[in-house]
Amino acid sequence: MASPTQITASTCCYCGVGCGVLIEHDDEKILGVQGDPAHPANFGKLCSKGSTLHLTGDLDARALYPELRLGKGLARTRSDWDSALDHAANVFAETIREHGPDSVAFYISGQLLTEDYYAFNKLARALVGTNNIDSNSRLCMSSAVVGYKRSLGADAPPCNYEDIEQSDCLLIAGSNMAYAHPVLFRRLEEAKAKRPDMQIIVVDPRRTDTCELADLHLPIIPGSDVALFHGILHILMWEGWIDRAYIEAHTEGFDALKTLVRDYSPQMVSEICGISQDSLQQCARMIGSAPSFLSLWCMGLNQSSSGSAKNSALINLHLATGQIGKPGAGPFSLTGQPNAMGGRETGSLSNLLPGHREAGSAEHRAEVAQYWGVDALPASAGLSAIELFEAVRVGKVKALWIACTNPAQSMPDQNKVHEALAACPFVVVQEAFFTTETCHYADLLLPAASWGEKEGTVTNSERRVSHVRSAVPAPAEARPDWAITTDFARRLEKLLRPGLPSLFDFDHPQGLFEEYKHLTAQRDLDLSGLSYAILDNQGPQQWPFPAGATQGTPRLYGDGRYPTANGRAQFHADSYRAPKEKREARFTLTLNTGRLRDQWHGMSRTGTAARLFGHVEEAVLSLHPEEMRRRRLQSGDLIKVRSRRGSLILPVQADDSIRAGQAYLPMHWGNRFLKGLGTNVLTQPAFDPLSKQPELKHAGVEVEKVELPWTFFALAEDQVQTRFEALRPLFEGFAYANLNLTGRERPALLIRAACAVAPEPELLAQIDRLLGVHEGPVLAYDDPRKAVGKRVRIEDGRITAIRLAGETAARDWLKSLWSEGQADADLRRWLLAPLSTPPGATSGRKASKTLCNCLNVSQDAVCAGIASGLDLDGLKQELKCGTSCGSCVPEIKRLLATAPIAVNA
Ligand SMILES: Nc1nc2c(c(=O)[nH]1)N[C@H]1C(S)=C(S)[C@@H](COP(=O)(O)OP(=O)(O)OC[C@H]3O[C@@H](n4cnc5c(=O)[nH]c(N)nc54)[C@H](O)[C@@H]3O)O[C@H]1N2
Ligand SMILES: Nc1nc2c(c(=O)[nH]1)N[C@H]1C(S)=C(S)[C@@H](COP(=O)(O)OP(=O)(O)OC[C@H]3O[C@@H](n4cnc5c(=O)[nH]c(N)nc54)[C@H](O)[C@@H]3O)O[C@H]1N2
Ligand code: SF4
Ligand SMILES: [Mo]
Repeated sequence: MASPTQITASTCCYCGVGCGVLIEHDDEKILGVQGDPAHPANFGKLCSKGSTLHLTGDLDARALYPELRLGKGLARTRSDWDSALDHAANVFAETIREHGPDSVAFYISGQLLTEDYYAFNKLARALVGTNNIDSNSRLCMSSAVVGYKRSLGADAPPCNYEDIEQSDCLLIAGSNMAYAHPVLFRRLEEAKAKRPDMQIIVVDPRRTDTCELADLHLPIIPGSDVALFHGILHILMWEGWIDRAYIEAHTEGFDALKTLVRDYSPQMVSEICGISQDSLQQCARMIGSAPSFLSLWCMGLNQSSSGSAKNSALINLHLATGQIGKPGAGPFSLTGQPNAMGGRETGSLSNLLPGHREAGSAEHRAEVAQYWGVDALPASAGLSAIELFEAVRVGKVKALWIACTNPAQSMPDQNKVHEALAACPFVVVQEAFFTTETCHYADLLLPAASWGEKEGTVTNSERRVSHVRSAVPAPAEARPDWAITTDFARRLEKLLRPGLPSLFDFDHPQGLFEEYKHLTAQRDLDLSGLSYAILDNQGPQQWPFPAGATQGTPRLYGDGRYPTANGRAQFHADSYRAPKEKREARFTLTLNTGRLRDQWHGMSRTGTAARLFGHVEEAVLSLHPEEMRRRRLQSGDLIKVRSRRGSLILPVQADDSIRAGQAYLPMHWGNRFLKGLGTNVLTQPAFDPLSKQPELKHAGVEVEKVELPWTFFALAEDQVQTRFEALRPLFEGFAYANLNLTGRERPALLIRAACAVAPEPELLAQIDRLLGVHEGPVLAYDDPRKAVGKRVRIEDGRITAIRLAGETAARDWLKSLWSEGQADADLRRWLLAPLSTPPGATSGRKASKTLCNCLNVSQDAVCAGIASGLDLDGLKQELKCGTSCGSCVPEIKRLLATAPIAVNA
């Protein structure tokens, strides 16, 4: 029998803030989650994603058993761990024997734990003998890695979270912290409320929620950051706001940079960046006159064909002003994934080795080979993510192991990625959810334990290592990643190095951590003094934490000495280069992509919690109102957006938070939720020459209206995951189809679709059966001549399913009746009449989005409150919105800042 509620302290599995969570469970099931008051990243706070973790992970979506496909074209069938891993070991060994070690590859993830990472690295480099091991961090942090290494000598963010709170001037560039690092943003909000003098500058082409805290927002032309940073330095030099003594004592290369930035006059920079000279001057003055200056950045800088140059140009500003190594100062790259840092530490990019070493260095290879007790590590360069999938596509890589990432959704140029996965002779996918786009291509699917079910360590953005603890056992036959990897490795080594002692003799993640940590000794990240016991007794710790240390290191470079050959930091003088895809007649818009507040990447986990769709319900492309007018588009119209690589059909909306010439699409919708391979069918694989990070934020696109007169709408409660899986393939023939979840207490599947002509009646009948509107308590009106039909299932006086075909004018009205639990006489009258337009004055009015997900407060309710004269505190008191996680507060502030909105407009 399950025991009463237990509490296990662990961490949130989403972003790089690395919040501590207290998991409530009964040893079998996770029942709830709270912020851990003792964790130094969040002190008890959680955001809208962290606080709903217990509502995610529907077992109907989890991978539960190993599944094997015995031949291309066949379906996968259930297997067992022994047969599955033996089979994988045989295929890998044969491929390596026949085609060499570089014919296999591993593609892993910043969401793995440090121990998982370490196991994979040892497997690839020591046992297989290939450097073909790369991770999704290539799409995420690799430009920051290059920036830190070449400017400061080591891949180490020098600051900590308290520095953010203490700083006098913050530059937030290409980071939408309000959505992507919410708890850190809460800490910043509180700090600014206490010290309103603190100056905040946001550099982002869009006016994001993060801008709610900004004293100055610079909506630069996408990709122009290098010019901006050089322009700021130009003014700092001109005004004498640089620290010559610091430059003299601790840096190198300033003269070349000085020569370069002389050309970046305020006039030229204001033209390149599309901002006024005044705001540029103001920005430089804020930085130059601040007692302490700190910068935060994320994907707006990294995901760029000049990502390394952007990183170094920003670090230049800190070196030139001596704003590093002291409280409230320094260049602070925010990491995206919970353990992106751990990946960098353990060497999980093809060009790295464990302990911040280089795969290209013979000396580093020899050190690691000796520690592992193997003759040598491979010298040939490994493939980075984009190169790797291209090598798969052209048949050079013949066996691919993918763990904890969903490249068939998240990589750019999806047509090529899907081609590669379809062509690859053997694809292994180690996944927690079987529903992902990549699982579709798995010849072997290995079910992985996930959040709350596995143990190990992670490092957050401020170099802080936390002990991740498991609360409950993994469901069915799912196993922790380290265990899957080492079990496979032991089988493979029997084939590749028979008779030799095992390199993978681990029966607990702690053994992996203990072995790994010594590889960091005497290196910049030295964490050889850490252990699970220290983390348990003293709490999470920041590296370096060398042997014998009693506490971690909150800040680096206080003495001005850098881990470079001569101890000096290095200025870099890279010229500004425009993004790869220039605007031209066929593609007049630049497509920007990024995150939503309540969704996580490909939505395998967040997409199982219906309420997380309350804030944004469907995939929509945003365009500036002027671009809408130019194309005669109305919000809600279906459009085709196309780039040089592919196209997508979805609705459009007017959005004045972006500028004319730009378009914005969230990154989250892939082929599972949205027909047509998702957002990344449009994005480009062009990458930065040093970091090889692709330019995911600036694709040239064009938009045109499409006429798809036959529309479809459906909503169905119960068994949403099972219905989703069964229904999704039936929409392949539709030009547009978007499947999402909706609701709160009663989650439902929500489908919108459209095509040029009505589909075959048999297809519609099949869809009806899966929606449960084919029989039973269903009211139906069909007009076969017009191919129009409406069906509503009513149980216990409540709507439980809706299906409109051919024409969907009543969809918003019906959906609101459903959500209010009504099925009144109006509904019955409407159902039995040929008319499709809904009755009543409120007809067709779309329910407004849920602003506050914790307390379920809609935007309409907030607007009504504002119209009745409430301010932020009043709204919090009356409606309770923004009083729990606080993620909605920036948006409420924005509504308050605009003129009162009439509620029943
Ligand atoms: N809710 C949520 N949070 C997350 C994640 C998630 O999926 N959902 N993912 C996590 C991960 S892995 C990551 S990497 C982080 C990402 O965190 P962020 O980087 O903060 O998020 P993005 O929305 O990808 O992009 C940030 C901003 O860059 C801007 N931008 C685009 N082009 C440019 C440019 O040329 N210059 C400048 N200065 N800005 C530009 C975009 O308009 C966008 O607002 O979020 C983490 N946190
Ligand atoms: N257009 C566009 N594309 C982007 C970006 C963008 O801004 N714009 N951002 C890029 C960035 S920064 C990133 S980080 C990537 C993220 O891209 P992905 O790595 O593809 O994102 P996720 O959907 O988080 O994939 C993680 C997978 O691991 C699975 N999983 C969860 N827990 C576990 C576990 O414990 N073990 C195992 N084995 N599996 C588990 C999840 O179900 C999920 O499918 O996307 C990139 N792609
Ligand atoms: S800020 Fe939110 S998503 Fe990030 S770690 Fe904390 S609770 Fe998780
Ligand atoms: Mo990321």
